Order: sequence, then C-alpha cells, then structure tokens
Amino acid sequence: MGGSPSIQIVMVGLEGTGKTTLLYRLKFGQYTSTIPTIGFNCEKVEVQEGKARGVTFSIWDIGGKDNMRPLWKSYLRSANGILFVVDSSDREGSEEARMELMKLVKTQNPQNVPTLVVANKQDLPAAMAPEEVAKALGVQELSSSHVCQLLPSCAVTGEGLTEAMDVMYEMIKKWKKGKGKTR
Ligand SMILES: Nc1nc2c(ncn2[C@@H]2O[C@H](COP(=O)(O)OP(=O)(O)OP(=O)(O)O)[C@@H](O)[C@H]2O)c(=O)[nH]1
Ligand SMILES: [Mg+2]
Repeated sequence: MGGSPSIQIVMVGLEGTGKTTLLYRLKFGQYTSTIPTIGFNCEKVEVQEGKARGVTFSIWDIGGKDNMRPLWKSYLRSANGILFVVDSSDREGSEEARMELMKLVKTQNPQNVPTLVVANKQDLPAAMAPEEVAKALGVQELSSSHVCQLLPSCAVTGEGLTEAMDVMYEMIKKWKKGKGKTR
C-alpha cells in the first residue's frame, strides 16, 4: 500500500504478435503458453532489473484480433505509454500493422503518450532485422511528430524486455516532465 502509483501501459498490436507471452514473461519470469486474448489481461509488474528496477507498471494487454481493435482507444484515456508489439517474421502483416500504428498514435492518442514499438520474435529465422521492421512500420516518420522508438525482443526467452521497459520508463519520465510545458 502507499508508494507511488503504478505507471499505466497499454499493450496492443495485431493478433498473435506475442503480447500475452510478453506480459507473462515480465510477470512470472518464465515462458507461459497462451491462447488468443478475448478482451484483455491486466497485470501489475514490478521491474526486477535495469534502470526501471523497483518501478511498478500496470500493463493492459488487449486482444489484437480485428474485432477487438475498436476497443484499443478506450484504454488510451488513462495510459502513460503504449507498447505496440509486432511479429518481426510477418512481412505480409507489416502494412496492416503500420496502418494500425499510425491510426493509434496520430488520432487515438489524445494525451500524446510515448510509444515503444517492440519488434518481437527476433529468434525466428525469418524475422526482419529491427531496422527493417522500423522502416516497414514508418517509425522514423512517426517520430518526427510523436515520441516513438523501436526495440527488438524475444518474448519467449525474455531477451530485450529489460531494455524495452527501461526505454519505456525513460520516455514516460520525459513525457511527464514536458506535460506542463506549452509549445
Ligand atoms: N518464436 C517466437 N514465438 C513467440 C514469441 N512471442 C510469442 N510467440 C508465440 O506466438 C504465439 C502468439 O502469442 P500470444 O502471446 O498469444 O500473442 P498475442 O499478441 O497475445 O495474440 P492476441 O491475444 O490474439 O492478440 C504463441 O504461440 C507464442 O508462443 C517470440 O518472441 N518468438
Ligand atoms: Mg493475447
């Protein structure tokens, strides 16, 4: 009880990109098998290592199937940051992912909270390199007008997740500082 309130993170992305796997990897520190998410999962995760050590995040993991996507924006009202998870091996899905990312960040993000794109499934032989994923998703263009970065991960092994939470935390700290400023 008490202490600082947790940081609210909304995690979205197309279906099957690894969001729930990532959530449980962070929560339990091990691989957990998943089924497609209907609705959402929410877990409080206290980061165990890295720069965000000791920080508690409330992570809202929303189903990515197309009929679930209209719900995404309702979770953004109280969010401090967005994790947008991508399957790096899904070249065919990258255009759809790009469109969803643009829509989300540009039109459904009233508080302009920072976005971290997670290029997941880096362990797969067919995975695009992080730079390739960034290009396919238009992360650079987006970052000219919005706070947006990309990092690689493997949710199954947990590789890249400490760095991802570090960067998410740093982005949110900056965003909170800047909120009071007029531009
Ligand atoms: N090889 C590999 N497989 C992964 C990785 N992350 C997740 N998966 C697998 O991808 C499949 C889908 O993972 P989920 O975590 O259920 O995907 P999701 O994004 O939650 O899907 P929805 O709930 O339908 O939106 C599962 O079989 C996972 O084991 C990864 O980094 N590498
Ligand atoms: Mg899921």
